[in-house]
Amino acid sequence: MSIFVQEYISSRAAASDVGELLNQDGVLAVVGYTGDCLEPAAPGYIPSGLSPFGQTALEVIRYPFGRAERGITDRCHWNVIGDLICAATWISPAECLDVEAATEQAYDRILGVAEQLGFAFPFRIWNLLPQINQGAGDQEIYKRFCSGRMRAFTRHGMAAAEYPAASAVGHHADGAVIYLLAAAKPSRNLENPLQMPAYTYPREYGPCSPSFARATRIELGGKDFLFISGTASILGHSTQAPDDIVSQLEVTQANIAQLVAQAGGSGDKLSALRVYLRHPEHLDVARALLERTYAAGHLNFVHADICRQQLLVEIEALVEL
Ligand code: 3EB
Repeated sequence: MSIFVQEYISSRAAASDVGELLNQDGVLAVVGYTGDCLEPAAPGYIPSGLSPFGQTALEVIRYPFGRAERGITDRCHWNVIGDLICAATWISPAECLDVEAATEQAYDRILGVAEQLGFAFPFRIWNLLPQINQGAGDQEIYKRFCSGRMRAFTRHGMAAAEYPAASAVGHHADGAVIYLLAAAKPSRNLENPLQMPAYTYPREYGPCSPSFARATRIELGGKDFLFISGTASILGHSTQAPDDIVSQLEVTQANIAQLVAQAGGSGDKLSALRVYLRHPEHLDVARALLERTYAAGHLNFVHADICRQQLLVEIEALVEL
């Protein structure tokens, strides 16, 4: 049995299912794909703002080492099982009007709370933002988000070599959520030789480079895992094949394969493949192409904007090594 699992669940009666899941041993948190991104009253459930193309309504993060302890501290919802925390904090629609300051404050909260609880080392972060491509030039939401994130990381003493794996995409809901997995000990970072490290991207991509690693490697429950960041059709720092979904999927898959190979992993151990597609009309071609390589049951297609306007797809994954 796998130790760490991100499992997709199809469901229409999401609300009662969530309560039942959160009462089970080994359920760390449940991520919702219901198109809303509002802070719930109780910890454990993380509505992401994302909406799926298929039947997936929930993603269960399982870590089978007992019952989760949960709480809310400084607007951060936290869930702990043993040596692993999953924490989430929401940014309200009103706060999103100043996304740079709101991101910095949200990161301050979530890094602070994780650290207070004994989990000073985030190794995987998801950033789900509204209207990610809105705003011209340096005013674009994504670029302002990057500035706020970097300021918080710097204040928390995080060096570039310690950045977590991440995804940063745009959903179509109001409000934002940042959620993370963190450990009590450092993970190991991987960069992809086919891609420039994102934290060294040149100035044309914004005043502050994106602060994330291409992948992080960490031991959980006695096994090694590789958490692969949202990966796109970028070589060096340049977007490849701006208008061509098939080429973008191929470049993205090659980037993922490179990371898996570097970690000594095997392609058939890939799971939790979340595929962010900008355009619904690309779903059929993306599914057909990706199912040639990846197991259909591990693929979850969601509708989202990617952080560069010319990117049509971004894919993240988990590998048990
Ligand atoms: C890229 O490779 C594509 O800002 O956290 C992918 C994953 C991307 C994470 C982030 C951005 C982020 O630059 C975009």
